[in-house]
Amino acid sequence: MTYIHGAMQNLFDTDGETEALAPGAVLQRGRALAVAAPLVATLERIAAEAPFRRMTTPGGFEMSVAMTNCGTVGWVTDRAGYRYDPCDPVRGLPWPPMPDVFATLAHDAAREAGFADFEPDACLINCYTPGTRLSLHQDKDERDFAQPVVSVSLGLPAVFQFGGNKRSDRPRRVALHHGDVVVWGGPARLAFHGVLALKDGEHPLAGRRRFNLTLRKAL
Ligand code: MD3
Ligand code: FE
Repeated sequence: MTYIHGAMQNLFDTDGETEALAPGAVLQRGRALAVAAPLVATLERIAAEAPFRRMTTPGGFEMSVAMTNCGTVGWVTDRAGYRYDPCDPVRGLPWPPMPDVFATLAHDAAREAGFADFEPDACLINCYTPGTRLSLHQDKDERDFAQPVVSVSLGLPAVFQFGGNKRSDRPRRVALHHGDVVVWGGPARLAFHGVLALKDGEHPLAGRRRFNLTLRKAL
């Protein structure tokens, strides 16, 4: 452990369930398992209202991952650029509200990783089907990089890759499984990261899909 956010870090480092992936990146294996069924049911309800859609990058490419959002603002991309928008452009309506089960999990996981008082106002929900991938990128559309991002993996497993703060830093690979939570803060907050093409499989709660929640404080 080379980067210490607070007293909790040391405590959770020794419990065998928490692993420092990199300075500032804390993997909490199985942290969301106790609420996985309500998380999946809730995200399905959100997607029934604000459907998953494949967005277009500013360069004109259709993303492989299908996305939707909940919260005060949602992350969107189109020919005009990347941004957080209070309005779902597909429906011309606000995004569904942030459910308590999302906000509470993110708040508690962030606290355990050393980030007090994390109150997410945006949750990007990614849906992967077999073959779906997410190329290396940074998350930098949020206002305050002192705020962490909390990611929650649900459904089929994926190989996640993350590097340093430069695209040229060679990425490391780590498998993320159903129920895993990662808190990305401090020096890891602007790390390049992505997801390799999803392998086919069947998951009891998610079928042939992987979901990823990323909870953010965008504003
Ligand atoms: C590192 N999602 O939505 S989660 C994304 O599995 C995104 O769907 C991936 O990258 C997914 O932007 C990866 C892990 C993750 C999420 C956010 C990060 C890693 C991060 C923000 C900063 C640094
Ligand atoms: Fe990302």
